[in-house]
Amino acid sequence: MAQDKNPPTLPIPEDKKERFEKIKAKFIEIYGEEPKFFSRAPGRVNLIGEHIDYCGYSVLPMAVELDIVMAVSPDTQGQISLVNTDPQYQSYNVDANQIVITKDVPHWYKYVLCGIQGIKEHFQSDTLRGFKAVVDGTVPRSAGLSSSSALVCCSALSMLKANEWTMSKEQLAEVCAKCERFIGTEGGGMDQAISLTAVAGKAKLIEFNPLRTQDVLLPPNAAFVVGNSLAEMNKAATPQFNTRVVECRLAAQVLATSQEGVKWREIRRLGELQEKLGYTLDEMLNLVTSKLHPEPYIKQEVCEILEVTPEELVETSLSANTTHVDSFSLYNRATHVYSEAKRVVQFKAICDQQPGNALEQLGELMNQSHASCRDMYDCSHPDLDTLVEVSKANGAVGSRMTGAGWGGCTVSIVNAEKVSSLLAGVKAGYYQPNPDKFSKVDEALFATTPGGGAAFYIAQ
Ligand code: ADP
Ligand code: NG1
Ligand code: MG
Repeated sequence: MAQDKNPPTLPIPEDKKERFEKIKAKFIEIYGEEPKFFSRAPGRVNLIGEHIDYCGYSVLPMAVELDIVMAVSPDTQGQISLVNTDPQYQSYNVDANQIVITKDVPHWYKYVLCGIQGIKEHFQSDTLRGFKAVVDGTVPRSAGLSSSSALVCCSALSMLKANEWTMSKEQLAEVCAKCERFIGTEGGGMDQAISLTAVAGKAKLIEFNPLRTQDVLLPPNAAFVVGNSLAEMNKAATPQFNTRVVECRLAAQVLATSQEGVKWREIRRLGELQEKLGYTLDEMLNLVTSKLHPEPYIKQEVCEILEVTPEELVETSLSANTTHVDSFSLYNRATHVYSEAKRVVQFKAICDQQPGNALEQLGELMNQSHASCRDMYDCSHPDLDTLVEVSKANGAVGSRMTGAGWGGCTVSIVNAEKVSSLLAGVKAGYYQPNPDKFSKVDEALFATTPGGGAAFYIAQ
């Protein structure tokens, strides 16, 4: 894996020229000069491996065509000036040396600042350039296609190039995964890794600690359809996401107390516990069944098992926006994580072996993944469940929520020959009955193939 080269600088593709020209025109209108370059980072759809990246387990996403693009010009005075083509996002200016990212309200520009701050901290330079930018995004926000990470990665790319620094895609992905935590989301790095390392035509198996990626060749008859349920959920503004992260940590720590020779304070992820014990995923699932109880644990019980005070628990296991949570569903969350990690391994093996019924086998794993997200991880939404069922009733071989959930998108696997009938069936069955949803169906429902990863484009 090349560790020394920046993401590529590419010519603007024919089908993107009109949009890039518009962004450039806006840049000239605002700043009275031409941009020097464009940065682009795509969103992603996760095919399988939900809510397990932050537990240390591999995931299997692909990039989508939807993206964040920035027209950029370096600023030698160190100023950051941000204008968004969408008028709902207010312009923002700050000195790159004076960035403070608070975790209260996740304003859009804070995601941009996350990317800048991450790069800044990595290079620790005394002479810092800022940049002027016009930001344009097509990834639906808070819909599980990772608009936030596309924005963070695009910003990190802009800061990198504005300062003429060099970093490989993989290094950048590691930095960007950490810097989204400035705004409070404790994700595991899947979104940033796929946005930065994607290769057109291929899904990727992404492994963590250290970050590694492998191309995954999907069966030739497989097509994917994304449907936005149009229920929105911002991960940084609500505690649900971090609560799941904390429940997984507590599950690992409580399980660790049942194992001789394992110090629970040294364990923060379910994956670390497996590694320490040297067990298979099936053995971990048995451990969960034998050592945890299915009913939620109240905080006091957790404190008693770990022999800590509630104040100490905040230090050892909780995060800023989960200190108020007093009930933790450890059995269900750990069961989801270990079973989902197994499904990712199975999905990859099917793609490698390409048996005659690969499509059906992959579809079945996606169905199981959705059921586990819905029933064990409690991160679905009634609209997502309906969309999954409507998709399956209209020819999808498998269908599941994708991304963090609690709203957002589904991804369905379908025989390539049946894409049109699936799209028509879902349009009629899910969107048409609801006039508000139906008015958005053209953006909300689409077939997608694996898109290319982040890149720079020459502005001329
Ligand atoms: P997602 O699943 O899309 O990553 P998040 O809740 O993590 O959802 O992040 C969504 C937030 O990202 C939005 O509320 C907004 O602040 C920011 N965002 C996404 N797209 C854009 C955009 N085009 N311009 C400005 N901010 C954006
Ligand atoms: P989305 O839905 O894109 O915000 C989040 C996390 C991922 C992963 C998924 C669930 C961030 C930036 N992203 O994605 O790391 O945990 O949820 O699989 O926190
Ligand atoms: Mg996000």
